[in-house]
Amino acid sequence: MQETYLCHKAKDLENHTIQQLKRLIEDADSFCITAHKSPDGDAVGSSLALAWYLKAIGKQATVVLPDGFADFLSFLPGAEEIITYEEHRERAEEVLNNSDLIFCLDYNHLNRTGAMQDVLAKEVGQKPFVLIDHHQNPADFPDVLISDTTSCSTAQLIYRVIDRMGDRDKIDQNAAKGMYCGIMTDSGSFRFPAVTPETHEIAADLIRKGADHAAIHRAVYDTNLLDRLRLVGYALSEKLVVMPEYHTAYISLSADELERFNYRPGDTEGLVNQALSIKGVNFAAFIREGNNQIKMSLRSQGQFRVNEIAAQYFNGGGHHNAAGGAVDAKLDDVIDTFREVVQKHRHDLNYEV
Ligand SMILES: [Mn+2]
Repeated sequence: MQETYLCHKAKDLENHTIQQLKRLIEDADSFCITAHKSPDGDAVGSSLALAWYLKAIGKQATVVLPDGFADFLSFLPGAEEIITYEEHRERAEEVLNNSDLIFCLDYNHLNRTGAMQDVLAKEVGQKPFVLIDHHQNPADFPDVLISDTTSCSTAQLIYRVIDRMGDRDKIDQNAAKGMYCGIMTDSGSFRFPAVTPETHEIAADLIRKGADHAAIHRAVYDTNLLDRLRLVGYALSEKLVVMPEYHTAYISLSADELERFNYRPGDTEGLVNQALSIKGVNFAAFIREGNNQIKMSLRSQGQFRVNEIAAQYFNGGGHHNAAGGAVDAKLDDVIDTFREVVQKHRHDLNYEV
């Protein structure tokens, strides 16, 4: 029964998939929209945008996320109504239980929802699941799978899906803000290679629909707290290690160091890109000590595939140039492993972009 759609070009969004999704939406009244843990601008923006669209066509929609999101995303309309599983477990389970259909946005496997995955897994087979995502190798549990690994963001896919359902005029200002935020944050402010002319066309339409691009940029990028700026300054001046012979740079932060700067989720976002921005660096990592795990963010420019590195060594995955992982180990051991991995792959890293 599963409809699989793996497209490589925008125009390939297949009609039968869209028609099936349309029927499923028509047949349901209440929707639960979920996204991955540590939700970023694309996860939160896509989820809220889809919720606003569903409300605009007369449906009920609730966004349930595994855990909290960075404060700079709280400007998004509807953000205050998001239920996090971490804080409101019972309420979250109730919504998942009572909804007619569950959306999975911006993730490819249920295990990307952390502690929420068991509750979600229980609902598989009980009600339809629709997965819309741009990460590689999506799981096969959804009833409708819309996966486009060439899309710069899930938010862009949400726009295209709504457009293909003939409902572009149902995208209101609130939905437009969510989509713009998702596209902007996941595309590095429209600079990553995955950005296409279509991305700009969609962004233009979202601005027309009332997404104030200047205000969204300001809300996301220009609302630093002093602690965060000092943490970034410390990380760059004291903790950035460059391995020039391997075209690699990395930053690591221990729990104590994070504590010193009153770390809050999202504070270290983008740090790995600073390391990658160094001239001659093709591969960058940010290694952070979390509650009981070491979190890895990996980035590359050019041919080096960080998703393979993440999968092979750090219990993770992601995209060609952007991936992540999480390891149960001591910070120093993970750093040692990372340095060994870099040395092992030195030939793969030796190129000019
Ligand atoms: Mn995304």
